[in-house]
Amino acid sequence: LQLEQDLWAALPEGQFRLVYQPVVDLVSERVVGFEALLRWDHPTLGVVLPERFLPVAEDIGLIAEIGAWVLHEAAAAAAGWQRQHPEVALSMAVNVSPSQLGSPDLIRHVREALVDSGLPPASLVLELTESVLVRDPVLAAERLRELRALGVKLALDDFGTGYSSLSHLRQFAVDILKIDRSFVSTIDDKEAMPAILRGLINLGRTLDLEIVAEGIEEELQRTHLRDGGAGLAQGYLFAAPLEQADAGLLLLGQA
Ligand code: G
Ligand code: G
Ligand code: MN
Ligand code: NA
Repeated sequence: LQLEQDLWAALPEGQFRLVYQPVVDLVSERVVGFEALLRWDHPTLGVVLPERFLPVAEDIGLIAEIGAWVLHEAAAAAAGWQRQHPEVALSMAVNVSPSQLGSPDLIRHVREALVDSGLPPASLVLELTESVLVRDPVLAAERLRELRALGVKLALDDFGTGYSSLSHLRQFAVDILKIDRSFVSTIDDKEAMPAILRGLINLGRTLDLEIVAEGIEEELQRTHLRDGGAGLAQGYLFAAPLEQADAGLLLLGQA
């Protein structure tokens, strides 16, 4: 209940911030984008993570407003980095929660974030989980069409962990598969790539989707995923989520 009370003050008091986890090209090893992750600097509790407060925000009807702030903040950061580094095509991924996708405000918030920041639509990635899609498949399909019409890219997050993943791929057109880190962590053998992980990567490639392997922590995982054709990756081996200034420095360092 206290968390609920405090959440109402968080936006007006400027207590939210975004951290940015680099997305790395497994072949060139260069940073080609970021995933924005929300943090709440609570005045007495310290840093509160999204898994704790986003469900509360959903309950009290604050999620659309917080989501709009995240979209604007992330798009502005990406547009700034893109202007400083015109030689690379940077992408910015933002997580979208189920009720956000359900709200008609989402389309307007995305459009406004793009216009206000000047970020090219194709540089913005919206990450959806499969649970978003099963809740109301008809509405979800319509929303996805509207979002694609804006020119943004869509990613299926935590891929492989939801149920009936394969029918979702047929039903909902997305551009990117983010393979859940629980599959990446099954890599434990120098010689062989685990069969299901190899299958997920091949599935994505067959469907002509971009693939992001999540949660890479070890060198062996990096080489297997690179050689298996995963394309892109995120994980502590490369970088944890970074403060905005540190993400900017990382880009400067590879210029
Ligand atoms: O770093 P990490 O603890 O941030 O992320 C935990 C979970 O919270 C992830 O599943 C991530 O998708 C989700 N998450 C992080 N930031 C946001 C956000 O801005 N909006 C939504 N809807 N989910 C987020
Ligand atoms: O559900 P989603 O994929 O949006 O969540 C991203 C979450 O994964 C964030 O909490 C982020 O901090 C975490 N994360 C990012 N890289 C790694 C990693 O290499 N290992 C682990 N265990 N978690 C990671
Ligand atoms: Mn995500
Ligand atoms: Na994920």
